Amino acid sequence: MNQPCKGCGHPLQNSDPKALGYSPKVGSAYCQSCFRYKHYKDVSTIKKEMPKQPSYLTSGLVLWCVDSMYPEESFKSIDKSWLQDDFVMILTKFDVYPTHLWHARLDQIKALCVRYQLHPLYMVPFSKQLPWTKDHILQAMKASARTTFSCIGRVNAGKSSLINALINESSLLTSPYAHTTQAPVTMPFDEFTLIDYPGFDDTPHPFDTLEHHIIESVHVDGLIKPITYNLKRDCVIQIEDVALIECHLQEASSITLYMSAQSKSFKRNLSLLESNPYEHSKTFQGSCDIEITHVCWMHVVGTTCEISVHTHPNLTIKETKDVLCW
Ligand SMILES: Nc1nc2c(ncn2[C@@H]2O[C@H](COP(=O)(O)OP(=O)(O)O)[C@@H](O)[C@H]2O)c(=O)[nH]1
Ligand SMILES: [Mg+2]
Repeated sequence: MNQPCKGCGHPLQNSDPKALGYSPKVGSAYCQSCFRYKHYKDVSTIKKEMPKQPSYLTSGLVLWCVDSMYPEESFKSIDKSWLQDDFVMILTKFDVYPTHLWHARLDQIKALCVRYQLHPLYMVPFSKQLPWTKDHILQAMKASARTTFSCIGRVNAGKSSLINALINESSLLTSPYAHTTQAPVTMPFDEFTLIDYPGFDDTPHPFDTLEHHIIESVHVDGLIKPITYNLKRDCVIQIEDVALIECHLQEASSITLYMSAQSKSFKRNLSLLESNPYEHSKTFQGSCDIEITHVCWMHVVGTTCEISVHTHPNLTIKETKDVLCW
């Protein structure tokens, strides 16, 4: 059988340039499209199709990757039969929270375990940015006395990044684009075998439909940076090409945005706003915490204000109580 591409998992072949897994070079580790993304960040070659038959016939112990930024999405979409009897829950991307919030976030995720009646053998926070967190995963793997580990979770949860961190190489392709890993890829690692699976989803990931430049600007790849705007008169705050936050006030208020450090935002005079390209909007009154899922969280302070959030139709806007408990 042909070796799978280390990027997407499709069997490598050098006969049909139009078919998946094509590489002009015999013995290459990556297919042409994964190679182009890995070395030149050529996003046009990254596959965005959902794999036709994602296989979840997992072997060994399951490492279920739960994106700690949006854990409920993972709990809602997991099929309990994939978790087998025992599983380890890896809470990925923990670096996005300041350390003083780690306990609160862990408690929220423990509460989700109780609500969804899921009982992991171990629950381990992990971040590819904090190398010591992988030691805790290695300890859990050793303590489980298994040798094969299947890494599953929603698309973009950070499964391939986790395996790269464990093996200390950037072999597997990772990206902010959904469905980068299309078929299972097996990675030997010391006495262990790690298997990276394509992400499962029962709802489309918003990054399936957003344009590349928006994904590049809003995806979170490191610590989240808060930015506070003091609001003295009606104004609008623009976040990249992805959202407008229209603020109407009767008294001075403030809004703090928590978003990816590379995302840019700026305040504009409301009267200068010529057009609003976003049909999807929601209005909130007074102090509240709001989330544009996968883009940012906002903390609004001020009782006599009205905030209308306008964004892309595929992004969810909702009031949130449990993230911004800082
Ligand atoms: N901040 C942060 N971002 C991460 C972490 N792990 C993965 N990511 C980002 O999340 C996105 C998806 O990662 P990937 O490993 O491809 O996810 P997969 O689809 O589950 O395999 C990429 O943009 C990664 O850089 C992490 O520990 N911290
Ligand atoms: Mg992957």
